[in-house]
Amino acid sequence: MATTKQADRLEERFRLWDRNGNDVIERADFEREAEDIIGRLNAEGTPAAAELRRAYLGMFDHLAGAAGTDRMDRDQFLRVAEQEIISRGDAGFAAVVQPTIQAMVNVLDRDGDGEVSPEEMSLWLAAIGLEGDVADRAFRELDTDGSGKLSVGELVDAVRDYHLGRNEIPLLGR
Ligand SMILES: [Ca+2]
Ligand SMILES: [Ca+2]
Ligand SMILES: [Ca+2]
Repeated sequence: MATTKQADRLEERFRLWDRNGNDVIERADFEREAEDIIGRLNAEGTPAAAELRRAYLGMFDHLAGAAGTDRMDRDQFLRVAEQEIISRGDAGFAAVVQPTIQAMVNVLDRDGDGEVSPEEMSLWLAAIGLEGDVADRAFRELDTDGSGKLSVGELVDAVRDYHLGRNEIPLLGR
Protein backbone atom coordinates (compact mmCIF):
# COMPACT_ATOMS: atom_id res chain seq x y z
CA MET A 1 0.00 0.00 0.00
CA ALA A 2 1.53 3.30 -1.07
CA THR A 3 1.97 6.06 1.49
CA THR A 4 0.69 9.54 0.74
CA LYS A 5 4.21 10.77 -0.01
CA GLN A 6 4.80 7.91 -2.46
CA ALA A 7 1.49 8.66 -4.14
CA ASP A 8 2.33 12.39 -4.32
CA ARG A 9 5.66 11.60 -5.94
CA LEU A 10 4.06 9.40 -8.58
CA GLU A 11 1.60 12.20 -9.31
CA GLU A 12 4.56 14.55 -9.60
CA ARG A 13 6.25 12.02 -11.94
CA PHE A 14 3.15 11.91 -14.14
CA ARG A 15 3.05 15.70 -14.37
CA LEU A 16 6.80 15.87 -15.13
CA TRP A 17 6.78 13.16 -17.76
CA ASP A 18 3.70 14.56 -19.49
CA ARG A 19 6.01 16.97 -21.22
CA ASN A 20 3.47 18.34 -23.70
CA GLY A 21 0.81 18.72 -21.00
CA ASN A 22 -1.98 16.82 -22.77
CA ASP A 23 -2.76 14.65 -19.71
CA VAL A 24 -1.47 11.45 -21.28
CA ILE A 25 2.04 10.03 -21.21
CA GLU A 26 3.11 8.95 -24.67
CA ARG A 27 6.32 8.22 -26.54
CA ALA A 28 6.75 11.85 -27.62
CA ASP A 29 6.95 12.89 -23.95
CA PHE A 30 9.84 10.51 -23.29
CA GLU A 31 11.61 11.56 -26.49
CA ARG A 32 11.41 15.17 -25.37
CA GLU A 33 12.52 14.36 -21.82
CA ALA A 34 15.56 12.44 -23.13
CA GLU A 35 16.49 15.26 -25.52
CA ASP A 36 16.24 17.83 -22.72
CA ILE A 37 18.46 15.79 -20.41
CA ILE A 38 21.01 15.26 -23.18
CA GLY A 39 21.01 19.00 -23.81
CA ARG A 40 21.43 19.86 -20.13
CA LEU A 41 24.35 17.43 -19.89
CA ASN A 42 25.99 18.90 -23.02
CA ALA A 43 26.07 15.44 -24.62
CA GLU A 44 24.36 16.03 -27.99
CA GLY A 45 25.55 13.74 -30.76
CA THR A 46 27.58 11.38 -28.59
CA PRO A 47 27.15 7.57 -28.51
CA ALA A 48 26.31 7.82 -24.81
CA ALA A 49 23.51 10.26 -25.62
CA ALA A 50 22.05 7.83 -28.18
CA GLU A 51 22.15 5.12 -25.51
CA LEU A 52 20.42 7.43 -23.01
CA ARG A 53 17.65 8.09 -25.54
CA ARG A 54 17.25 4.33 -26.09
CA ALA A 55 17.14 3.72 -22.33
CA TYR A 56 14.43 6.36 -21.82
CA LEU A 57 12.34 4.90 -24.63
CA GLY A 58 12.94 1.42 -23.22
CA MET A 59 11.53 2.61 -19.90
CA PHE A 60 8.52 3.99 -21.76
CA ASP A 61 8.06 0.72 -23.68
CA HIS A 62 8.17 -1.27 -20.45
CA LEU A 63 5.49 0.86 -18.80
CA ALA A 64 3.33 1.12 -21.92
CA GLY A 65 3.59 -2.64 -22.49
CA ALA A 66 2.47 -3.34 -18.92
CA ALA A 67 -0.32 -0.77 -19.19
CA GLY A 68 -1.48 -2.21 -22.53
CA THR A 69 -1.54 1.22 -24.18
CA ASP A 70 1.01 3.66 -25.57
CA ARG A 71 -1.12 6.58 -24.34
CA MET A 72 -1.33 6.31 -20.55
CA ASP A 73 -3.71 8.63 -18.80
CA ARG A 74 -3.10 9.63 -15.20
CA ASP A 75 -4.87 6.66 -13.62
CA GLN A 76 -3.27 4.17 -16.00
CA PHE A 77 0.17 5.61 -15.34
CA LEU A 78 -0.24 5.64 -11.54
CA ARG A 79 -1.50 2.05 -11.61
CA VAL A 80 1.28 0.73 -13.84
CA ALA A 81 4.06 2.62 -12.00
CA GLU A 82 2.80 1.22 -8.69
CA GLN A 83 2.52 -2.29 -10.14
CA GLU A 84 5.79 -2.40 -12.11
CA ILE A 85 8.09 -0.31 -9.91
CA ILE A 86 6.92 0.73 -6.44
CA SER A 87 5.26 -2.48 -5.26
CA ARG A 88 8.20 -4.58 -6.52
CA GLY A 89 10.72 -2.54 -4.54
CA ASP A 90 14.37 -3.09 -5.48
CA ALA A 91 13.48 -5.54 -8.27
CA GLY A 92 11.10 -3.01 -9.82
CA PHE A 93 13.64 -0.20 -9.76
CA ALA A 94 16.35 -2.52 -11.11
CA ALA A 95 14.17 -3.68 -14.00
CA VAL A 96 12.59 -0.37 -15.01
CA VAL A 97 14.82 2.47 -13.78
CA GLN A 98 18.35 1.06 -13.64
CA PRO A 99 19.02 0.99 -17.44
CA THR A 100 18.25 4.71 -17.60
CA ILE A 101 20.47 5.49 -14.61
CA GLN A 102 23.27 3.40 -16.14
CA ALA A 103 22.91 5.40 -19.35
CA MET A 104 23.03 8.69 -17.40
CA VAL A 105 26.22 7.50 -15.68
CA ASN A 106 27.74 6.61 -19.06
CA VAL A 107 27.05 10.16 -20.25
CA LEU A 108 28.54 11.75 -17.12
CA ASP A 109 31.50 9.41 -16.61
CA ARG A 110 34.10 11.40 -18.54
CA ASP A 111 37.11 9.62 -17.03
CA GLY A 112 35.59 6.19 -17.71
CA ASP A 113 36.02 4.66 -14.24
CA GLY A 114 32.37 3.53 -14.18
CA GLU A 115 31.40 5.93 -11.36
CA VAL A 116 30.50 9.57 -11.04
CA SER A 117 32.85 11.97 -9.26
CA PRO A 118 31.63 15.23 -7.66
CA GLU A 119 32.90 17.15 -10.70
CA GLU A 120 31.18 14.76 -13.12
CA MET A 121 27.96 14.93 -11.06
CA SER A 122 27.86 18.72 -10.91
CA LEU A 123 26.09 19.07 -14.29
CA TRP A 124 23.34 16.67 -13.25
CA LEU A 125 22.86 18.30 -9.86
CA ALA A 126 22.83 21.76 -11.45
CA ALA A 127 20.18 20.50 -13.89
CA ILE A 128 17.88 19.75 -10.93
CA GLY A 129 18.71 23.07 -9.27
CA LEU A 130 21.38 21.98 -6.79
CA GLU A 131 24.63 23.94 -6.77
CA GLY A 132 27.42 24.92 -4.38
CA ASP A 133 27.09 23.71 -0.77
CA VAL A 134 23.66 22.23 -1.42
CA ALA A 135 25.06 20.10 -4.25
CA ASP A 136 27.99 19.03 -2.04
CA ARG A 137 25.61 17.94 0.71
CA ALA A 138 23.39 16.07 -1.75
CA PHE A 139 26.43 14.29 -3.19
CA ARG A 140 27.55 13.14 0.27
CA GLU A 141 24.04 11.93 1.09
CA LEU A 142 23.90 9.92 -2.16
CA ASP A 143 27.39 8.48 -1.61
CA THR A 144 26.15 5.98 0.94
CA ASP A 145 29.41 3.98 1.11
CA GLY A 146 31.48 7.17 1.49
CA SER A 147 33.78 6.29 -1.42
CA GLY A 148 33.77 9.83 -2.82
CA LYS A 149 32.09 8.65 -6.02
CA LEU A 150 28.57 7.61 -6.95
CA SER A 151 27.99 4.13 -8.35
CA VAL A 152 25.05 3.15 -10.54
CA GLY A 153 23.69 1.24 -7.54
CA GLU A 154 23.86 4.29 -5.26
CA LEU A 155 22.04 6.38 -7.87
CA VAL A 156 19.32 3.76 -8.44
CA ASP A 157 18.87 3.54 -4.65
CA ALA A 158 18.60 7.33 -4.53
CA VAL A 159 15.84 7.41 -7.15
CA ARG A 160 14.07 4.57 -5.30
CA ASP A 161 14.37 6.36 -1.95
CA TYR A 162 13.01 9.59 -3.42
CA HIS A 163 9.96 7.77 -4.76
CA LEU A 164 9.49 5.91 -1.48
CA GLY A 165 9.61 9.25 0.36
CA ARG A 166 12.92 8.48 2.11
CA ASN A 167 15.04 11.29 0.67
CA GLU A 168 14.42 14.77 -0.70
CA ILE A 169 16.73 14.67 -3.71
CA PRO A 170 14.66 14.62 -6.94
CA LEU A 171 17.38 13.22 -9.21
CA LEU A 172 15.00 12.75 -12.13
CA GLY A 173 13.64 16.25 -11.73
CA ARG A 174 10.80 17.88 -9.90
CA1 LIG B 1 1.76 13.96 -23.06
CA1 LIG C 1 34.02 8.84 -13.46
CA1 LIG D 1 30.06 5.60 -3.41
